[in-house]
Amino acid sequence: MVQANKKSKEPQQPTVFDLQNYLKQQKGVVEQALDRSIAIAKPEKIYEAMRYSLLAGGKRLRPILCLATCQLTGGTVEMAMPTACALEMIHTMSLIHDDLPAMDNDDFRRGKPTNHKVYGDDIAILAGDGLLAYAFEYVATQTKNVAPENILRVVACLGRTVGAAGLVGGQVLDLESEGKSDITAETLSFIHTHKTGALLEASVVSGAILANASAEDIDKLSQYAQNIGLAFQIIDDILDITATDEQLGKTAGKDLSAQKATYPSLWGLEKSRLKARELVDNAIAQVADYGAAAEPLRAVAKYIVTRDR
Ligand code: GRG
Repeated sequence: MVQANKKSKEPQQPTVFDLQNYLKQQKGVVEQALDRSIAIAKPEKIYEAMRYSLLAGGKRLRPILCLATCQLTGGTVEMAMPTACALEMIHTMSLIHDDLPAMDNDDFRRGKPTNHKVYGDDIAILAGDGLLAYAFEYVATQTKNVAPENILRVVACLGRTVGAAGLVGGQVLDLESEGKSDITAETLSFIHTHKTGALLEASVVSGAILANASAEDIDKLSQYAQNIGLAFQIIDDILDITATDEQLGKTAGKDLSAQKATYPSLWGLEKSRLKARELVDNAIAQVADYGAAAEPLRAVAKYIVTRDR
């Protein structure tokens, strides 16, 4: 009788997805690509200001999501990297403008003085504009091995996401709502689906478009993204109350001092946490059909509600 291999009799342990390691590794890959994406040219000051904020750290969640959905739907990291960098350029420019005295007036971001504190308001506005324009140029000129019509779809998706139908619209309503005590759940949801959710959704969807994913896949991934987008903002509101300046890399407690309506102000901390967990469960349910291949997306969704920064 053949002696059975002792090893094969051992029960198979399900592989546990190592989220911390995955995030660290993907962040490293993205940061190398970002560093290569913008070289210093003349006039040096504007390139330095753009690089200052772009390379200041951050979680790099938007590029990580874009790379993950591109791979999930059959594409490669190389196909998605220019768009992943563009998403981070757009996100960074929105932070630079959001921090300006005319908007949220913040002195710290990502643990460093804000762009306008270092370079002045004028250069900070232009650094944001420079990053925004370059994001589109970068997708258009650097995307390789993707059908031109899919590159065009990504450019259109990004344009809609940053404009009045997305970030800009959300920011306007946010500014108009400051100091008002009668903000409804509908208004709050409008602000956040536009200001925060739209770019997270574009990150998830653009990765799938680049991989030429089916309409059905794109629809499921959009649903996933909408759920994590809202959960992300709820946790952001909670952290503004519960976390320290050091944890956040910016001034905590700003929502209260600026009299902003937030989910905790509307529902309280406990209900807000519960709602964020429900949204993450919904997001995870949307990617159930992909099996183990969607483990990065499931893990990122869980991270969104457990993060402390
Ligand atoms: C887009 C043309 C254009 C203008 C900008 C200022 C503005 C209009 C919109 C504000 C957008 C904004 C700042 C939304 C907040 C999103 C948010 C929750 C940011 C924090 O994201 P994290 O936690 O940050 O991912 P890190 O630093 O980790 O990247």
